Amino acid sequence: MTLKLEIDGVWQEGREGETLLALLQRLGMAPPALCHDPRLPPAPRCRLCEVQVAGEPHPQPACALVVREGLSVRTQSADLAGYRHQWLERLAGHVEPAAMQRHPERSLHRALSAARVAPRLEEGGCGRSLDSTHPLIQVDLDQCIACQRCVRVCNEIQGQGVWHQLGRGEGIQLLSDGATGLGDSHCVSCGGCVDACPTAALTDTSGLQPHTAVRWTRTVCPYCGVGCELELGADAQDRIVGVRAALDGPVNKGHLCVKGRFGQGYVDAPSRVTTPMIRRDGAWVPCSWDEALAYAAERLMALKAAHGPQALGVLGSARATNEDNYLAQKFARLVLETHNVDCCARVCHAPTAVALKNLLGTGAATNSFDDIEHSRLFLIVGANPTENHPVIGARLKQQLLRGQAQAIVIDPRRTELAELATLHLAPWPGTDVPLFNAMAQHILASGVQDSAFAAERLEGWAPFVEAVNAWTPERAEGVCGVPAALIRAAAELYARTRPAMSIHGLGLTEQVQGVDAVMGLVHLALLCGHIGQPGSGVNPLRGQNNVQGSAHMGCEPGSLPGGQSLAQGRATCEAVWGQKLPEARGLTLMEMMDAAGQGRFKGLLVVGYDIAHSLPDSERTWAALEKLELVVVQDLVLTQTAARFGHVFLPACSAAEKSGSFMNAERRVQRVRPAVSPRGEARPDWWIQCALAQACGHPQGFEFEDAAAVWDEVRRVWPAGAGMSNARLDAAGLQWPCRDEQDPGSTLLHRSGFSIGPRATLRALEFLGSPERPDDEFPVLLITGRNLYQFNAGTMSHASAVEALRPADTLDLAPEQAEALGLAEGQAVRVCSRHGEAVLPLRVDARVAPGMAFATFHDPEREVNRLIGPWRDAVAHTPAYKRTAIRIQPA
Ligand SMILES: Nc1nc2c(c(=O)[nH]1)N[C@H]1C(S)=C(S)[C@@H](COP(=O)(O)OP(=O)(O)OC[C@H]3O[C@@H](n4cnc5c(=O)[nH]c(N)nc54)[C@H](O)[C@@H]3O)O[C@H]1N2
Ligand SMILES: Nc1nc2c(c(=O)[nH]1)N[C@H]1C(S)=C(S)[C@@H](COP(=O)(O)OP(=O)(O)OC[C@H]3O[C@@H](n4cnc5c(=O)[nH]c(N)nc54)[C@H](O)[C@@H]3O)O[C@H]1N2
Ligand code: SF4
Ligand code: SF4
Ligand SMILES: [Mo]
Repeated sequence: MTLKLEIDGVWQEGREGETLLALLQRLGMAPPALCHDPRLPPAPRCRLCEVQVAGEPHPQPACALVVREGLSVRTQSADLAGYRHQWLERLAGHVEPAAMQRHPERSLHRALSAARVAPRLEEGGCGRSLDSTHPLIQVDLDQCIACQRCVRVCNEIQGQGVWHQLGRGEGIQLLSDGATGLGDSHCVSCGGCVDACPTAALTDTSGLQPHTAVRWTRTVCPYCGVGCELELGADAQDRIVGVRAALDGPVNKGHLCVKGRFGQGYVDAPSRVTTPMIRRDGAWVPCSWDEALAYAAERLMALKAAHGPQALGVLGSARATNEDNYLAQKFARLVLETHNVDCCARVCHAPTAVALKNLLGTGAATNSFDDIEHSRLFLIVGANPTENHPVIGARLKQQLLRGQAQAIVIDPRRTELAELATLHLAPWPGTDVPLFNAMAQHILASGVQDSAFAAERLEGWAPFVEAVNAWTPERAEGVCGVPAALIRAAAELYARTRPAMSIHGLGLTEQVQGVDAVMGLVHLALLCGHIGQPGSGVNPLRGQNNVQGSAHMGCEPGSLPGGQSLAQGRATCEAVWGQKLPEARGLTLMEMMDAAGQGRFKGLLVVGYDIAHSLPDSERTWAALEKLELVVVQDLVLTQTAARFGHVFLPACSAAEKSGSFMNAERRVQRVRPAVSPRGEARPDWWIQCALAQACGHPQGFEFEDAAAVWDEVRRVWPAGAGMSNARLDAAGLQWPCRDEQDPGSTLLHRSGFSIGPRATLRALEFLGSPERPDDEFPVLLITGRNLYQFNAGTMSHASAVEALRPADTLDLAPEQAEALGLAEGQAVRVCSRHGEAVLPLRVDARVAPGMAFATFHDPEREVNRLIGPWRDAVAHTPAYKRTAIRIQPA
């Protein structure tokens, strides 16, 4: 709805509900506004944006004035100009001339320049409050004008509460909550406060120089599956010099986490390799694209001729675009003629996809991130969102801090959200199946299920009831270590609160019984009717930026693009691709490794995935990779896989250098756009797959002009994605299913009935204990996972400014356990399992329970995966990274 109002004597059109400041900004005639933050409700302090409103005795701040029909305002007058000038003169006392030159883009600095008011703070201020304790953020409180934007952003968006304010009026002072400064405060380095600061009080020392940007490009963060939209600024030399959050990003709404904000330096890091290379006599030799492609193609075709298609395989990249992955699987199926194609979803959320597909019909999140603000209860299981999906973590945290929702956290560790939760259940790792059975048992026994939903939409009762009845909370307590009363309380709270959504992660899936554990969680949602409504559902937090997409584009042996089974999608794919698909069943990544170890598997094309580093049971992985006759690696850097086992290296463009799309955890396809040109000889993965297919003598089906043409073909083979045209995606992301161009997309699945049919069938789940049993020799259970500052194999986060914040993997132990072992913080400890050993610095962490330990796996030098055994989920083949019996001793 639009409405008419008079501004400085001219009629203008405003939008219902917008503030006058927003309208003036749109019209390019806004007065300076220093305290206003578009992400937060107005709280006028600086009053620089005041205007005169007809009929009002005093000037009104435009940031807090909502436009209305017939409003008449003056933004310019002698009085207003004089008032603003005086204010700016006063504020100029807080601005250092050199800082104004270094940060001309800050809103106070722009206002001073526009008003020709000279900055007056003496060089170096009075030296009172310069705080350089944080590696990436400098604090100079002499330049603070007490606008409070940092305080509010940190409290109301991030939820960290780092900034405190002392005094009042002119004497106001800000302090971070650190003992010595921001560096040891509760800051999680999201950069939100720096972004909001209108002066040079908070500045970015990571090397970004946003004012030198000559163009800004909107794209998607290349790290995690949250899918934050951001703008990358590039300077005249084509370097990335600025990062800012997209204010209307559908998930992040103007926010970013530390990796999105400070982690883009990997694009031009020294580790980047941008020339094709062939290994000759043990050494990497740079070569032309033609040579590298011809060599790789000749070797692949020779292996195919000698050993047959089943001896070859392809790994797609959960970091590359949908278009890249679509062509990676097409290369496997049409050129190599095998379904041996997989991706990193295998080691991650494959159990989630299988469980959701089997029970409900669609292997993806049922709801959307915007449901967070509609939900009254979050059941958070085996996920640590404030570190691993931080922008979602912040949204969850805000709801808890505001008392809008409660949480139940099920995690062996006392995570940040567990601290804020109403209930925290800390099971032994790998025991969620009996825990969920016991919760289901209690829900039915106490009659708190949603009987109407159950009667209408569920079947398979008899075997299910029998199986759960075998698990009283008391029996589960014996296995899980969670008190029976707590199990009962959690079951009742989840059943009784609506809407309630579950959010889960790898704590459930990376187990010997990952599929069953996710099914157990889905059962709880079904029993309580928490499916098909806003604010409810089962919502896996997917891992990498495009892991949802790479699997969904068909980088899985058993599925074709669109997550269609081979049976479902075969006819369409064969028609569009003009070629018969192979008949033989494809191998999963883990089966490919087994076959390689046995000498049955000979050649692997690895697109953006560092398996040598990240697969479990490293010694066995390395032995298998060693046996391969050909390893072609397509990546940004010489990964461990390439450096140790590669024969050909094909340099790929990073997300910042190419077009295409990513798919986030809520089924949203979002446009990726190039912010800078390809580095060196690097090429987009889709281009490399086409060139390699041609070099293999198979140009048919690999002749594409650009990524958009690839996407158009994806839509032809994927009926539920057909409505997501390039033009629509360019305007805004869309969530599938989206069947035609009129379809607005789907924020919510299984509203009435399920994609599998009108009724879901409950399953009886038997508990299968892990072979990783603690004993006298290996008494502690190790959980591996990640931390906020580093990302997976570290090729990107270690190669950016984020590295400075937390460099190494650590072994985290409870204080009492460290003390009992006589170990001190920082000390090097030797960790031994039944499979291997690793040396790590000790970190004392009260979040870890005695009897357990936690380690991250980011550092290639630590090789934490040597510790992990060969165990995996029987159906999804996902490795059991989350439970390993270990012994700890001083190194
Ligand atoms: N900063 C950062 N963010 C990331 C990544 C990163 O490397 N760094 N990686 C991305 C990727 S690839 C992924 S897949 C996601 C993973 O994101 P998450 O799923 O959040 O990852 P993890 O830290 O591996 O494990 C989550 C939690 O499971 C708990 N857990 C362990 N065992 C059990 C168990 O038996 N039962 C239960 N209930 N809980 C258990 C652990 O204590 C841990 O807190 O993060 C993504 N985001
Ligand atoms: N012990 C232990 N091990 C684990 C886990 C655990 O919890 N514990 N978690 C597992 C999980 S969930 C995951 S997802 C894996 C992750 O393990 P990896 O997939 O090995 O880790 P990433 O760092 O995501 O690496 C992906 C690669 O993609 C490259 N890359 C980035 N963008 C592009 C691009 O556009 N094109 C190409 N061609 N390459 C690109 C990067 O340089 C990097 O080498 O680790 C698993 N390993
Ligand atoms: S960087 Fe983020 S967490 Fe740190 S003080 Fe600023 S707003 Fe708070
Ligand atoms: S939450 Fe994920 S997508 Fe968003 S900025 Fe952080 S790493 Fe990037
Ligand atoms: Mo992952």
